[in-house]
Amino acid sequence: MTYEDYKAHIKTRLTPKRYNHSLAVADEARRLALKYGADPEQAYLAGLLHDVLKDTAPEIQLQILAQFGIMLSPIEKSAPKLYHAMAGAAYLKHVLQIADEEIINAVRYHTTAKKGMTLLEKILYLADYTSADRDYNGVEEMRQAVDISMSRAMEIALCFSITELAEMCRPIHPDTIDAYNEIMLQKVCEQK
Ligand code: DGI
Ligand code: FE
Ligand code: FE
Repeated sequence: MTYEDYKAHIKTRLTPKRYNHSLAVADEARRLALKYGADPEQAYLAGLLHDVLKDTAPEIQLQILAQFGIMLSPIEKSAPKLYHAMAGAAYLKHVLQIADEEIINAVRYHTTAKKGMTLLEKILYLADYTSADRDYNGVEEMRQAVDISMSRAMEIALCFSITELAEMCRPIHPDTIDAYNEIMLQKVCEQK
């Protein structure tokens, strides 16, 4: 399938707003890949497809997860916003027949992040925060950070995400906590 085929496919599954977000994340992921020495084509495709199931009903996402034998932890079950990353990754692999496991994993972890992320995984995670369509409070700080240092941008994004979830008294996925602790431990080591 070509990019145009993938675009046509996601267009049928997404609201116009989410479709534009996907194009913007794809552009931003390609830009970051060129800047940080990753594969721009791979990053573009990961960005294009990362939210493919975001506008699909949670019950259908759960069906897709069950169909491909993916078990959810209690925290994962409790947070429907986490479904689209896991179900989306399974959908890319089994329905769209994407063979590139690096793309599948980037999509799988684009919402929670995790410890030991690859360059592509970080690029997609950050592109989702800094794409041209984003306009939350603090987006300018994130855009500046991502152009200076990938690890600094990851730090800000994870602090932001964890703080926001805690303020809303939402459960925080252990992968998110692991990603946060990994970065903070590195910082403590650097300070010594
Ligand atoms: O799909 P997008 O809106 O582009 O962005 P995303 O995939 O990063 O999803 C963001 C949403 O996911 C946001 O509402 C917060 C939620 N989220 C992210 N990490 C966690 C989480 N929700 C819970 N409960 N736990 C997490 O660790
Ligand atoms: Fe998402
Ligand atoms: Fe997104």
